[in-house]
Amino acid sequence: MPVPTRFLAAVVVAGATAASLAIGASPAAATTAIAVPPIAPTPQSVTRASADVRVPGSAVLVTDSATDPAAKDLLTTLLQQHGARSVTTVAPGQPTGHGRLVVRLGGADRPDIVTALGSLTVPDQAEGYALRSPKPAELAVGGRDAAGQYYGVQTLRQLFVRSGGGWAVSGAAVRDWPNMALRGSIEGFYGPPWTTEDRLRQIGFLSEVKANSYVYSAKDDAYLRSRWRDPYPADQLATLGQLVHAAEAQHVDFTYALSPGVSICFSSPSDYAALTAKLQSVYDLGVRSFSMPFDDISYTRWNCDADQTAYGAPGQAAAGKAQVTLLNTVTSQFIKTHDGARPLQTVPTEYSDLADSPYKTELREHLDPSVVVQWTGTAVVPSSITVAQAQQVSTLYGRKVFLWDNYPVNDYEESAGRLLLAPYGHREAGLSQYLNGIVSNPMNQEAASEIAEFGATDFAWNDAAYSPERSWPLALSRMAGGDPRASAAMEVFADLEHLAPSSDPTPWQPQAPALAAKTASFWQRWDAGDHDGAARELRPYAQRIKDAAPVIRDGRVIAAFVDEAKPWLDATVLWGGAMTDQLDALVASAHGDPATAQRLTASADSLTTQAKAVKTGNTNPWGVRQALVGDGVLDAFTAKARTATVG
Ligand code: 14T
Repeated sequence: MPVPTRFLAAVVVAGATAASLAIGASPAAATTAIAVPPIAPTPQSVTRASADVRVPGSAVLVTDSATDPAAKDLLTTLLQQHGARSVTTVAPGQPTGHGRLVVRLGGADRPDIVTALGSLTVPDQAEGYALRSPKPAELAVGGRDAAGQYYGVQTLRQLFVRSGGGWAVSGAAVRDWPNMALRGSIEGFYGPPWTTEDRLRQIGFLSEVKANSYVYSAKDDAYLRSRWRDPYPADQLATLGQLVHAAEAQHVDFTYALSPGVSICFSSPSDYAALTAKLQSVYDLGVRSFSMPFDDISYTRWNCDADQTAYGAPGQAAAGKAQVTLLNTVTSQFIKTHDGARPLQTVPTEYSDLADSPYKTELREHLDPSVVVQWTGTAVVPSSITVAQAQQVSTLYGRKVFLWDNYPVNDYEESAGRLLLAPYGHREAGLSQYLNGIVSNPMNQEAASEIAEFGATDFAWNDAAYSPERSWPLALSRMAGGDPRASAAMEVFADLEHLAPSSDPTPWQPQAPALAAKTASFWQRWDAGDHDGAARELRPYAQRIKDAAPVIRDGRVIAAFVDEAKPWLDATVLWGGAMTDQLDALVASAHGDPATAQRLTASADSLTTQAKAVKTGNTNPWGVRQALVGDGVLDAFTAKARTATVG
């Protein structure tokens, strides 16, 4: 069976294509010729280096005190899930026994790992790792740091292949590291914040895609903005602690973002005390990463008279001075005095443009160089982000910037009624030269957001190799639990939820491009008189639309996605029915059967009315709206087909 080309895209097979080597080769040679399974995010380097390594009933891990506990736990679970009933641990140099799979896991400098990896050295970059099979029945994973070890195991997770009745690990050699230091998501939208369950699922997802940042900045969480001074009640503090620990256990930094800008008096010692007390309360839970955003506030008025005395008349430069003073003080008095605390992050009030200003000048000239500055692109929801723009903004702020990417967020009016399931795209390769990271601002729907985030984290890891055409099907397949039938249904459904609005008048992702291409080709053939040929081509796809929701609901797709997408899935069944009926009506009419044409048109009309009546839940700031499905494409097709049917 040919290997789908997208699976081969990132794989280097020495000297020949996988297909040509596999044909007529001996079984052993064939094993080494078969492409490595797809790995996401795309590694910096993957080669097929050895035969697959069979997983027997027993495995032994070679670890020492520098082995990352999270990496070791994940590795143990994976081996158990793939047939190793017994997984034991020994120290380097101890006997490993016979007939067992030996897996060496640890730091880059451990002698047995250095020997096992040979010329495949562990990269010097932070979070880097190397992974290979040095000899039959043996694997080695070396990490530059603890996260690197964990990511090596996250790659190993994707290398299990069926082998006879059991499992094997593909004989890949991987050398890998991230291009951007910060990767993940920022819960930064307006509207109902995610639930604790959503956040735990999100953190788990981020760890799977080698992302290390979850920024907690929900706009409508009162304790983060309007009531920023108030200490957390005990139960809320306990819940936060649960999230912080889950994140820590999966190498995700839970970044706590406190936004005092709505009401702070910059020159008030008691406000400063309230601010640091709040930070201290979450530091005590284990938070080590902090942000102090000043987005979406008015910066041309003061909240107290004392600021007028301290910083002068309100205005851009004065606002810049006040914010810089606070950020620098928090950096020197809090961040630098707290063990393990990472550099402070901020969102400047001017976060979505490239114009120099008195405000940006203050930040560029006086903000502590360690402070990480966010930017959304040249608009709040830009239609693209280029290297030239990122270079310009990094000059304006005097440092690399951290992209707050407003995709797939759906809290604004233009996104009303929509799920945004299109691939992440229109971000130029090379951005890693000027960005130190990307966090994606997601939808109010957590699981559905993972499709776009999968692409964003893939891009942040390896922008040079990023391809939406490779990444998107992998994201959909992951959502579908790897099941091919459910993945195909997800591709049909996601095409109908493809429109991504932008701050420009035209969307940056078009609606339903796959369906639009098919209906365009249909009308071309139909208008040329090839009615049967046109219908034969389109009818199966219309049926796939009608059947997509039942397939998505039959147990393979992540349950939270099915739950969140309910209104859109309900509407898809109805739109699919309207499309198939109207298409059949058109064909009946062309075949001189007006009675059937009339009956089917009536059915399509009724289904269309029902489809338009399907409403979203009240989960977004725009409230209850029509759940939009393929709008402008699917409805346009049925309307045109109806006119052609009834004349
Ligand atoms: F801080 C920012 F980087 C940012 O993007 N802020 C908000 C964000 O919370 C929101 O989710 C996003 C998408 O709606 O846009 C920003 O909020 C705005 C920006 C506007 F220009 C809300 C209304 C606006 F008119």
